[in-house]
Amino acid sequence: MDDLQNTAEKIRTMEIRGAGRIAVAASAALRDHARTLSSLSIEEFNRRIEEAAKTLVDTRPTAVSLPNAVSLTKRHSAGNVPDAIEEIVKNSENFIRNAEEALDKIGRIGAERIRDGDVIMTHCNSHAAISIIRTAFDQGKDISVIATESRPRRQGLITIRELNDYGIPTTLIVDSAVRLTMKEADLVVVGADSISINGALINKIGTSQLALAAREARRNMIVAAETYKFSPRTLLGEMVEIEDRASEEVIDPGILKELPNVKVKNPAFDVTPAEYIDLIITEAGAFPPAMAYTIIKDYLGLELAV
Ligand code: RUB
Repeated sequence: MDDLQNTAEKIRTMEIRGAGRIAVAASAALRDHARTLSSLSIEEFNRRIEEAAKTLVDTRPTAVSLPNAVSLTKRHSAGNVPDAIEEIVKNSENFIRNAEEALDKIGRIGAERIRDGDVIMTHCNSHAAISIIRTAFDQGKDISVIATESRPRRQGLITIRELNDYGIPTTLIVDSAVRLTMKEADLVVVGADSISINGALINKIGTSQLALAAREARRNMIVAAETYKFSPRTLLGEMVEIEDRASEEVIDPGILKELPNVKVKNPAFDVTPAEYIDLIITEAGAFPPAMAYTIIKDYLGLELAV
């Protein structure tokens, strides 16, 4: 298996996971792949880059960070292969540097919203959300976190380990304890796989129940999202596809075999409507969800939609 196929496989099997990390890994894989194609004609080079881009994008359907990263990396205007490789390498270096800087900026901007003494509920494992929590903690704020387990893949266990290592007091809850526990939280901070043109958030399954419970308890629902998590394609009316994953993640296949009348549904993400979101923290500032169009237009470029 070559390096590109290897990265694609790691994304497909979720060894590399989380919208930000998928995007960075795909951009790096495309950059390295481009370097291996130096002996080709420009036509063949372009064809192989398109093929590689498709291999990466087809690994997981929901996080728009993946096609955005691949599109921003692969575009070049060169008429020969060495120049095309140089452009692609530069694109990738820019993308990866910006992605890293974005996480720091989101941390700083988001931490402004966290007060001393706050209890923050989070879901799944989001580097952008954790950047906010960690920055607030580093500023000396006395905060603690309630982290959901995030069935079925239990990414919450990654979150509690990371928070523990930073020394942040953390309580783990099962997903079904979200509503009961919301009254103990002061606000919710989650990440994003995609944000659509109408400001809806697509994130790990169960995010929308945090949003519902937060609304009911009058707690703020804050989304931490780099601008490359906004979906230009939704501008053309395209819906964000919700990934359906294997039943094995939910129930032992042996048990399922004994239950001929039972099937399993395992959607990996859900949609939280814009009305349930108070603020989206990006590296460019804090925006209400109604500003999604402007973010796509000003920070991503409308040409990514086509
Ligand atoms: C991960 C998930 C995360 C977002 C944001 O889903 O839903 O909340 O991707 O993460 P999965 P980040 O584990 O299925 O990839 O802020 O790290 O990009």
